[in-house]
Amino acid sequence: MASEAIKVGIIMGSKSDLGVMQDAADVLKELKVQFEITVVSAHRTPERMFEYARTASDRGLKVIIAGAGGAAHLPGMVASITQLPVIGVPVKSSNSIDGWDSILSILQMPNGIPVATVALNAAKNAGILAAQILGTSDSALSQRLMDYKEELKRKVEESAREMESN
Ligand code: RP5
Repeated sequence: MASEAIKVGIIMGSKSDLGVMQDAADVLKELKVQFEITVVSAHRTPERMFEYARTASDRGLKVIIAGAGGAAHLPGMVASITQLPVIGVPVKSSNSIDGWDSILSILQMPNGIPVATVALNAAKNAGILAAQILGTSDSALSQRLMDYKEELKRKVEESAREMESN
């Protein structure tokens, strides 16, 4: 059986972001969404960033998840080069003062070049959002997402019952 095409690209500004960004990879694996994952630095490898973003759509990617910390220009710059939706993950990195620098660098994009920014270190939500975008044209994936959320609901109800019975 031919393996399914890779639809999500996960990129991060540094290997040091992997501790956070792995959560996106893990949830995509759980939802059976094919992805690629690599390091692309806006500041240290600008040509690589440009090439990655320029070729992403032709390579079959449908969504890009980009994580960076501090002066976090990667998600916004990638969004300026590709028409694919870009989900930005602000990372609280070693060069981040308190996380706000990463958040605001990714969030405050000018009109016309949006980046869908998730919460600080929230790579898991970035993975889920990427799957939801793909799920709009993939009914099997959409069903897996509904099952995933049903399980979240079940766990909350279970903890409520446990707490109430003590
Ligand atoms: C950012 O600088 C990276 O995305 C990372 O969050 C941060 C620190 O990078 P390293 O100095 O650990 O490589 O560009």
